[in-house]
Amino acid sequence: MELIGERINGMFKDVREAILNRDPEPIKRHAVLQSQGGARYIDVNTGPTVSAEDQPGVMEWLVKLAQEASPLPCCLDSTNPDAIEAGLKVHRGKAMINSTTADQWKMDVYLPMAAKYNAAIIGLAMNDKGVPKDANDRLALAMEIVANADAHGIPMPDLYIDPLVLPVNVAQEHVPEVLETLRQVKLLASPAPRTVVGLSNVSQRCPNRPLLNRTFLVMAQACGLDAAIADVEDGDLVDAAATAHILLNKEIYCDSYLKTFRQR
Ligand code: THG
Repeated sequence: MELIGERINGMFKDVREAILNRDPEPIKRHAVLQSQGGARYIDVNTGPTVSAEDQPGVMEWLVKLAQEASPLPCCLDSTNPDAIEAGLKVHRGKAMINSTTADQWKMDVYLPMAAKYNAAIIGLAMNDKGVPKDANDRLALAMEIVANADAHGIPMPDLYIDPLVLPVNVAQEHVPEVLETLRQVKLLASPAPRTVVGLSNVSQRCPNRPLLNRTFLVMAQACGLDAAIADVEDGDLVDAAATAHILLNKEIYCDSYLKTFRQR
């Protein structure tokens, strides 16, 4: 189970203010906390308030800060290809691109970028028509991404299919469809692509957010989930992820498995 720390995102007020004031300290603090908390990647997103022309510069600044403060690679999260490439140019180690959709023009931009920089890439099971209702339609879009990634020479373990999690309070019927998609994505290719979700989406604008997040996480792990963009600063969430990882026999048991999970 690979956790991707969600916290360096301009969606959060403290990070938004740090970006506006070019204050490095909150960014570095979240990189350190997430690294110590058990993250394998640091998700980096400029957020909705940065103008399109400023996004590449802000992305570059965030990636440099995150990598000064922690040894982890980044998951470059933006809908702006120039911002993604600006981040890739200054990134050290193997980055992850977040993300392409199944739209042909986006795959034609992002898949060659992943190949050029030897980056992993997330493929969202959606297109310009939106997020499909059921698992079969999500899988059809995932298959488009698998075929295009393969044509660009991207190894399947570098492709992370994201079935797209929606908030349970407005899209409850999607939750089992996401779980079914996770199970069946593994049948699309051999070796199989990996899977990822944006975990906190499931609980947006709901009470009991941490409980919803960690319950859904272990359910998704049981369906074969490989990675999650999540609140790695929530120790109970990371404990649940580590425990499910052990119960699914993904790693050999030891009494100190909670500590071991964070130190991998
Ligand atoms: N898939 C992929 N990438 C993603 C997502 C996804 N990136 C962004 C997002 N979804 C995952 N990251 C977050 C980060 C924050 C929140 C949810 C998902 C969140 N934020 C608070 C809110 O909206 O209530 C922000 C407010 C605050 O607390 O300050 O919930 O699905 N590939």
